[in-house]
Amino acid sequence: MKADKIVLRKMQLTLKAPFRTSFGTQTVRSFFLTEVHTKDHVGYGECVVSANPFYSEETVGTAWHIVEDFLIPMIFEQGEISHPDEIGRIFGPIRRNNMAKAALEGAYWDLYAKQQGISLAQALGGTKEKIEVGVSIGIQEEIDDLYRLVEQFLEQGYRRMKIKIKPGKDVSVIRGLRQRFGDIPMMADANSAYTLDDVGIFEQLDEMNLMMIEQPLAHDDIFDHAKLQRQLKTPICLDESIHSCEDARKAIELGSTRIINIKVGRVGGLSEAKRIHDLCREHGVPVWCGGMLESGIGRAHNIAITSLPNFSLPGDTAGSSRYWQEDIIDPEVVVSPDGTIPVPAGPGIGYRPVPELLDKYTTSKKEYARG
Ligand code: OSB
Ligand code: MG
Repeated sequence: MKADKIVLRKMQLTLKAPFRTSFGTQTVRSFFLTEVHTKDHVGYGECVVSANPFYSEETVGTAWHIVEDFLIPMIFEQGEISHPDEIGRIFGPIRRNNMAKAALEGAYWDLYAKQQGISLAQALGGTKEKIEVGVSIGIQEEIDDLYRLVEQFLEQGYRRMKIKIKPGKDVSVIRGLRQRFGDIPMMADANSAYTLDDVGIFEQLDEMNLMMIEQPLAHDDIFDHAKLQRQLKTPICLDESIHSCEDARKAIELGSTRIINIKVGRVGGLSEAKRIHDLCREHGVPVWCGGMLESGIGRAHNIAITSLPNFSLPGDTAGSSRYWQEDIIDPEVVVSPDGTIPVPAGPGIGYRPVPELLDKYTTSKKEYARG
């Protein structure tokens, strides 16, 4: 693969409803897309950053800077790339900035699969024909709004409900849901809103038969999570704390996590996501694919990686209509009534980015030609 041209597009899509977590509220998704052009094909990627450095330290501005000023020059200098697994090594000298790296690497994976005439899922070694999906539900001001959402998503077939929690909106919220909906598959995501001083809260949640509690403690911690896990029967699932396969190895060895949420952007790309998947499989640790409120392009990458066998729990890769009035791909991602999404068999990501819709939601665009 030798790119003639790389295009970056800053995008803005408005969510159907604001999404609230313990660290903030998103109403508009600002992110950027990557396109890697050769004579015959275009590979697409999505940089899943947010506008603010609240989930991770990266933002649209920092990721764009890293891609534009460092990663694209490195790629052009490299010349021929025969497999996307090589990209991790090319970007090796750059520390972290994983969402920036993943944005370009993802486009190369799509391009690679298209050149081979196979689906991205197949290129990654996926084995499933359909994937199970859950849905992540933001913090609601009114408990009745939460009840209405859960009811609606259950009707749509989603296989598990992930409820965002924060101090003051935790035990009572989960208890209320249990009373109303019984023993539905449910988990909680704290986005690092607690410390070990809150162990009493987790002891109460521990009696509510949650599938897991996601990232209860600090975003950069694996030590206290191990202490907390020893006091709970409910599995802890790390999200924010895991940036690489090495992080995963240490967290598993320490006993900080029994399940891992793999987000492709957070770990620096599909190759690293696959390595974490393989490591977890060897250790009997189930994984699932997390989301960053992606557009259809990032979503398509998530569906492809979820087709690997140890993605054995429903992910956050919900259908397009859960987020957007109008997605930018054709067809849109649709969840079947049984709570699954078919893994597309067409070449690459298997969904067509629609040029008119890309342009409609592009706020700025820049092209880089091989010098
Ligand atoms: O913690 O998983 C998270 C969205 C933005 C940032 C962090 C998280 C999330 C979600 C939404 O939970 C997942 C999705 O539906 O894409
Ligand atoms: Mg999370």
